[in-house]
Amino acid sequence: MRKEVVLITGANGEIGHGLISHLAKQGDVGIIALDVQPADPAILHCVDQYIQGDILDHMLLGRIVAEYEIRTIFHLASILSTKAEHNPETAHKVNVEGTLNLLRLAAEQSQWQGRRVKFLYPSSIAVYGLPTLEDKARSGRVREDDWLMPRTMYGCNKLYCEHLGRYYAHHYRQMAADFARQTMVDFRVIRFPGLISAETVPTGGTSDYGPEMLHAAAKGQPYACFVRPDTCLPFMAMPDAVKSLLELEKAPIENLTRLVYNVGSFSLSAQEFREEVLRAFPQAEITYEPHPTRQAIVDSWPADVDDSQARADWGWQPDYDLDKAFNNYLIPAIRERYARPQPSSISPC
Ligand code: AKB
Repeated sequence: MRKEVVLITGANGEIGHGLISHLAKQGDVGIIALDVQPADPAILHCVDQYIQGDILDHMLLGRIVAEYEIRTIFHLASILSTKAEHNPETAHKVNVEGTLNLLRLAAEQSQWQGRRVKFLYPSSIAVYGLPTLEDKARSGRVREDDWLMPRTMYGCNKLYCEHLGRYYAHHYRQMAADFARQTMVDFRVIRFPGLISAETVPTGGTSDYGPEMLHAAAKGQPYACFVRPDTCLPFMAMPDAVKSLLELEKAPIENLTRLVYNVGSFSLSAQEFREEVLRAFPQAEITYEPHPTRQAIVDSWPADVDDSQARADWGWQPDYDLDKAFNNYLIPAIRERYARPQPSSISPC
């Protein structure tokens, strides 16, 4: 009997850390973690196997299919928006070809197992592209089907992969004689806002100014924010991001009226973010040095998202509003993190 597992790509990244620690605590399924980077020791002891490898490596993925019975794939690996602009073609390769490889793996597993393998795909507010600041101010909470005109390679990749997933969920091999809906991939997408973790600092994103500001203040380092004070984005505390993935994974398929869901929790300007940080760290030195390109990217992302579909279909409800995110999670956890003699990325599982 092959062991039933969940496969997590990009396991060493920000969401991966939180997700692995939760799944390990639940303890009902094996965890196979895959990442190009060597394992953070803090997650190593929470997983059944840590594979250091590339999602573009077909042989490696083939070996995983042969060895394990995969219940769910959490495909977290991707190159984020700012980093992707430095080498758009490489980003396309990793973000699109990598996702295609995992979708194919999920399709093969679904057929072997005779049941739909779940594929949880974190997409992003980067799929939206509001042409002007007036449009951004006027449109408020953006719905899933509006303003889908991304201006970054990352946003284009995410939007296209949402479509690829829909294809694998409904139409893959539609000409085949044995075409069968009950063994298609069960593809589910969450479009995340900017995520903020107390444990890890993001790299390569454009919503990073929020978490960077907070972590710099906690470390007593000065920080120059790369967007204007009035710049507004939706954000979410990492525990809510993990919770949303786990809840969408559990949701009965018959309750889902769509494949792609916005999730929101709070929205604030860079200035409001700075004020929250200063309340906790009054000595923090936070200035503004807007970077024109990163500013333009963030200006094209919505100020807030409409997540009423997620609330209606699978009961989405964040635990952390703005006040709770800062006062009950981020500030205490971040103080604790930087007070540790040897910071470890996550609490023990
Ligand atoms: C990024 O800034 O690229 C990400 C995102 C909003 O998806 N954090």
